[in-house]
Amino acid sequence: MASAVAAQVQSNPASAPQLQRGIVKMVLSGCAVIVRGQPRGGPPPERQINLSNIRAGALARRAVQGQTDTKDTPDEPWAFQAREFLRKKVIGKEVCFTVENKTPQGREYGMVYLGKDTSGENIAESLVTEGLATVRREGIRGNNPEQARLCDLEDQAKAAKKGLWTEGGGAHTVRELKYTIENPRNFVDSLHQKPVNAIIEHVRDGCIVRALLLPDYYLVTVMLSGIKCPTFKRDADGSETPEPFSAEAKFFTESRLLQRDVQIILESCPNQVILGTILHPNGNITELLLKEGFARCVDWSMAVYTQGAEKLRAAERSAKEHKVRIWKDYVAPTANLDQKDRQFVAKVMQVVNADAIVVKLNSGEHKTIHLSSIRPPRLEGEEKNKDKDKRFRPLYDIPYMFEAREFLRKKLIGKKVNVTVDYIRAATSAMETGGVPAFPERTCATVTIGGINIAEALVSKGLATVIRYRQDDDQRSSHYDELLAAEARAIKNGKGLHSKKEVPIHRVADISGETQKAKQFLPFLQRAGRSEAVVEYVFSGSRLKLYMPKETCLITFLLAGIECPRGSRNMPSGMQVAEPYSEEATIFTKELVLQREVEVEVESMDKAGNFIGWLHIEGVNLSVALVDNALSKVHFTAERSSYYKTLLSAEETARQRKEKVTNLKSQLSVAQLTEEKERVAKYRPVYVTEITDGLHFFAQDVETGTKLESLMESMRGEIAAQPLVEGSFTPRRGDFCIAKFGDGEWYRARIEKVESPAKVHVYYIDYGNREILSSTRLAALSPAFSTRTLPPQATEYTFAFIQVPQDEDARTDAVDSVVRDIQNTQCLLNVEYSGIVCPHVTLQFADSKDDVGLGLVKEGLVMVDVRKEKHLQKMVSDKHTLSIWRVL
Ligand SMILES: *[C@@H]1O[C@H](CO)[C@@H](O)[C@H](O)[C@H]1NC(C)=O
Ligand SMILES: *[C@@H]1O[C@H](CO)[C@@H](O)[C@H](O)[C@H]1NC(C)=O
Ligand SMILES: *[C@@H]1O[C@H](CO)[C@@H](O)[C@H](O)[C@H]1NC(C)=O
Ligand SMILES: CC(=O)N[C@H]1CO[C@H](CO)[C@@H](O)[C@@H]1O
Repeated sequence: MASAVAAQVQSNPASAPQLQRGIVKMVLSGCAVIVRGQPRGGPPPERQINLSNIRAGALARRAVQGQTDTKDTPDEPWAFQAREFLRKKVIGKEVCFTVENKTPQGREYGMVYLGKDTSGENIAESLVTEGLATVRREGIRGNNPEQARLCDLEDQAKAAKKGLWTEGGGAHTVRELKYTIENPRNFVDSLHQKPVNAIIEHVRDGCIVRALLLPDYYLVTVMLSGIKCPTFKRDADGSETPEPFSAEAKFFTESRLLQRDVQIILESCPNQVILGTILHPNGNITELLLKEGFARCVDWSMAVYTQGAEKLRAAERSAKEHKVRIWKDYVAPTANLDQKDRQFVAKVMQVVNADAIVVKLNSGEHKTIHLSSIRPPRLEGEEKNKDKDKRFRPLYDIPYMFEAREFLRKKLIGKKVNVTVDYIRAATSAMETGGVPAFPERTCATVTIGGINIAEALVSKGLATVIRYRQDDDQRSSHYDELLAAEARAIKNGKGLHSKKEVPIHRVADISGETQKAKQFLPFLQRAGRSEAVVEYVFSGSRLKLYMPKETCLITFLLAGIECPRGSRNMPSGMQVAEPYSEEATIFTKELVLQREVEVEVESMDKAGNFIGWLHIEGVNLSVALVDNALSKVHFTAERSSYYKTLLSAEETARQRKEKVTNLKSQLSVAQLTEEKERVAKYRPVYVTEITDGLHFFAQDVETGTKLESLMESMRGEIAAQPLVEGSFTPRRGDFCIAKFGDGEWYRARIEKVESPAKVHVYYIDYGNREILSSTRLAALSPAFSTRTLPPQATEYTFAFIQVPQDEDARTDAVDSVVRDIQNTQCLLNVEYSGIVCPHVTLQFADSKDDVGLGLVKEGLVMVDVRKEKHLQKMVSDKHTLSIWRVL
């Protein structure tokens, strides 16, 4: 490094010493500094300069560890004061210096000035003036004016009895340095995390420093809480191997903190190492190191960070996202998911065990989501053998499993939640896990409802524990620290699994299929009238398993009054095929009642011990609802019940609706057919007449353009022949008319709204533009030129495969660009798919055949809209959004 310095800050062998510049990295003593250059893609070169002609006291030095013949040496009097005087003046500042002399050992002597040139403060002179350094008179030559000045200044300091020249020898200026602390843990605890003033004396690596605590002069080694930087690994032979970016990380910390006045919060002291956070007015180094990719978060020490672990995790996340430095090869666990698959809102349909939920996506699809980083209650040690017992039911028999499931069920069932996928755990095969049951692939996510992280809530109630990971494993919750903190609270407060109390026991009687028991129970349920129940399982549209919390029993329950299509069943006679709509009926019932709290009225039971009755959920009678949705028929036995009339009228509405639906379906299937077919590219020429603020546009077919022209011509001819009587026209909403546009010509239009005779809103049917004008500028449309003769020529379209920006400014930019490019221009148009308002199309410039929408995407004005339709999806590769257009 030293040679590199020479290259950067050349010393000149010629007689007049050359002026050189640098930044003071460190003050070694009252008469020596280390100066560095500017970093250029790595830590910069540095060199030590001892001040010529003066001498300041030596600072205390610690005995070499392990060598008995060396002893601690204390400060020389005024040495620390000299160092401090110099430190405060020059640390981190730009200085210039001359090298006047170089000893054979390579030690360089020179003059140092603050600032860019020798007009700045001469540091040696300042020290001598303050009596903090003496002049080496032995080396002084009388003819050198600078040296003579030093001697004068020293004489003045002597006369004024400054510093070294005060009477009494200055023993009070010698620090009582403490290199070791008897009981560091007590010491740290005694500070109660109050910030302590300190000077950073040495930087070992990016996150380990040696600090001088003030005012008591404890020298302590502090490791930054929460993080770890790449370091210098010491090998067996004593040499050091730097990990990648270790030197850069060290320089990052050094250039900001070395010999700076800081405050330190000493946060913890596990096994001799003191963990702390350094506060500097310019920010906190822990966060900065993470953000710059010089450090990674460390779980165990993150736990003691007092300034908000979430900030640190966020800083690390940002570095990972931008692949800075140590993260240059980082690949996020969800890197291959689309944004919409990474974060979405979905409805909770079912709670599975105590760590997973089934949600219904916008597409209607159901998906199982595991809660990231948590472990549901489970059997430990000897208890594990219990599950070999046939009667073992995990939900009730694993301690706290039921509580956990109920907590999730009550909070989530039927509700919309926010899902943020954290990682996908790959499937494990039984072979890899050595016989342990294999898991299929799992989507693990942080699920929030109303801003509450449900996993955190579960853990804080002691109803789940947090999974521990290897340090470098980022297949974990994006809110991992909060989970750990929640667990620590739960342990401290003895909640749930961490409670010392006896575990709650759920003795649940399973009466399903037990005819004898059911018989005994029947009168009891019949008398009870409406009873509370939770639907635990849906076998089919009309067959359910219920948990009765008051009676703590499980029953099988059949819906009364209806005949529900049967699913496929294994009968003695062979497999019985499912009746039509059985699947739909099951899904209907599941979506409505699974895991919901319901009320049941038990009326009777069948031979197999299944109870039969009515089920109500939020004012809905499930039997009626099934009939109403044409998923069940009314059964004759319903005649006796009080719901018979309701059932019959539901059946009648269903029948009427079905007729409509049948008609609609035949139309739909045609529409679907067109949706399903392969993309057809049949571009036809159009003339773009109008562009709306919402990025829709109106175009005329060029093919029929001549017809419009001749129509207009004869229409205007007629008007010219029989001038119109202005004001004779009464505008009515919805009527066609002709309107006199700004160019003084008449055009066909339709009246959209009449605010007043002076304010009539019209839409020009052949051009797509709109205007508000007075009725005096309107007249009747002669039948000869009506839309029967020629249909409205302007058709509204919008761009396929692009998202219209929500932001108004962004949208305006896109619209402006489109107006510039295609308004009043002939283009080529192909309809890609239908839309609610108008067809979605791709548009090409007539000459270059370049795609207009693609141009917008390339210019960054709009984003690509990925389509759900299979044949359109084929055109979209998630790697490269522009590929839609490559296919087109
Ligand atoms: C230069 O300064 C350093 C630090 O104060 C000191 O240890 C060393 O002895 C000085 N060198 C000479 C030759 O004075
Ligand atoms: C840590 O530094 C960041 C800026 O880097 C600042 O926003 C935050 O308040 C600091 N925290 C403390 C405790 O100083
Ligand atoms: C989902 O998150 C968004 C923003 O983070 C919030 O506005 C919305 O209310 C959340 N929805 C639910 C169901 O929690
Ligand atoms: C008594 C009762 O709850 N009746 C309800 C049965 O369900 C239908 C709709 O499915 C409701 O309209 C009734 O009020």
